[in-house]
Amino acid sequence: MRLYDDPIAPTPRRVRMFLAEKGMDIPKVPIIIGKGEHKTETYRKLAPNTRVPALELDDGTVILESVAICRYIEGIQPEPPLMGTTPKEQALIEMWQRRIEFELLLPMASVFRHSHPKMAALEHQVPEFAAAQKPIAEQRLALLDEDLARHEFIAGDRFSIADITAFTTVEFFCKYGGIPLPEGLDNVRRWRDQVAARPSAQA
Ligand SMILES: N[C@@H](CCC(=O)N[C@@H](CS)C(=O)NCC(=O)O)C(=O)O
Repeated sequence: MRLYDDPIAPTPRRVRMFLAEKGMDIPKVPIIIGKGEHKTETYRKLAPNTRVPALELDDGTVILESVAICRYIEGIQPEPPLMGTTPKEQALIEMWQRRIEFELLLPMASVFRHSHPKMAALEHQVPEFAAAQKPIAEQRLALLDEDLARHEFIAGDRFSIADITAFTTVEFFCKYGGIPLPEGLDNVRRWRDQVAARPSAQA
């Protein structure tokens, strides 16, 4: 099994953190987006979406999409559970995971993709779209602060894949995406520092 991985991009980091939480270390094949390595014919054959990450199993099966990769890892290494164990817990974690992806990651990534000079080669940039998405991203960060006033982690009192998705999103796009974490938001800061202190955050 091996992971096709870019060391800087936020989505492959989600899988690396997930693996680290599981205590797993698997071979990695670097695919450097900045060098266009995800657009080569060889990689396109493996991952027709030309995105990272991709997980290649020993039988040649390729799993794309970070959450599908994490689902596979959760299946082969259930401990510690990061996607819930009871039907209720699984549903709530999936709800938060999807809400974070659609409500937070998407607007933040849109600002980055449509405004950052480094993304000009990969995206037909529409600066007006970036400008329109920025307040949406900021509003969602404020809502995240309210969510995190009610529970320690994103999906409740247990660390889950939803924290990994939210953390890698906030870390990358607040630092490099043109959306600095707004003043206040003490609950987001508390949670971010708490997740950053986990050994898996080094992955
Ligand atoms: N929904 C996909 C998103 C994968 C994705 O967009 N990865 C980015 C890096 S964070 C990428 O490969 N970008 C290359 C490009 O935009 O051409 C997943 O969760 O795996």
